[in-house]
Amino acid sequence: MAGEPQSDCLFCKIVAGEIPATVVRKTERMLAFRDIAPKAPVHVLVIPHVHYPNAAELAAAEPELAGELLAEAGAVAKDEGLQDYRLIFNTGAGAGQTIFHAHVHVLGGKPMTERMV
Ligand code: DGP
Repeated sequence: MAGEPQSDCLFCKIVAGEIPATVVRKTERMLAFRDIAPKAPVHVLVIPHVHYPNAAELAAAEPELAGELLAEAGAVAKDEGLQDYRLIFNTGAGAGQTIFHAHVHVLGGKPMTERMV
């Protein structure tokens, strides 16, 4: 069922505390932890506790929770002392998504001026 924990999902296991992570923020519905392979001095992943395969599906099913994900990303940036930062939602394997549990990357702490769009 949509939103239910998936036994084969790495991020569901992190939410459940079955796999360790360096957690920077935890709320009733969100978890933020450092990326295992950081691409910037600050590289934090923000995820909802509930499982959706990507952020678009989360937003379609639970728009309020998707808004909370964005607000939480902003809170992480503030906590990390970032004024300028980049939020990335890789969606689909062809776009580089490797973990199919909705998440947003919060990247900063270095000039992030290279552009794709
Ligand atoms: P994406 O490629 O957008 O699906 O991002 C998934 C990210 O998850 C990727 O940057 C690496 C990170 N990652 C993968 N496995 C682990 C893990 O076990 N722990 C943590 N903290 N991050 C992980």
